[in-house]
Amino acid sequence: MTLFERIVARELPADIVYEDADYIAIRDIAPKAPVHLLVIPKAVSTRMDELGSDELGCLMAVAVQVAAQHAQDYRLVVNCGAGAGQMVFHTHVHILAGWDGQPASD
Ligand code: DGP
Repeated sequence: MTLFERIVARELPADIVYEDADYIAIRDIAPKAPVHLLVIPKAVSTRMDELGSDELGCLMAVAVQVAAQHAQDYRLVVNCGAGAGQMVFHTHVHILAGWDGQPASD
C-alpha cells in the first residue's frame, strides 16, 4: 500500500483540504511554497502517464478547482518518475501558491 493510499484510508493522518468520491487533497508535509497542496486520485496508479485522457481531465479539473479555492495564481507540478523527482509512487498533482511577490525560480 502506498503512503497516499494509507492517507486515503485514514491509516495515516493528513491535513485534508478537499475530498470527494474519487479524489483527496492534502497539505504537503514539507511545503515548498506558502501554499503547497497535493491532489491525489483515490484509485491506485503509480504515475500520471498511466492515466487515460478522461482520468487526466478529471484530475486536472479537480486540481484547478482546489487551487482556485486557495489562491488566485498558482503553479501545478507533476513529477513523473524518479528521474523527475517523484518520491511517492502514487499519482498526484502538486499545487504551489501563496508567494508574496515573485515565485521562486526552478
Ligand atoms: P513527489 O516528489 O512528486 O513524489 O512528491 C511527494 C510529496 O509528498 C513531497 O512533496 C512530500 C510529500 N509527502 C511525503 N510524505 C508525506 C506525508 O506523510 N504526508 C504528507 N501530507 N505529505 C507527504
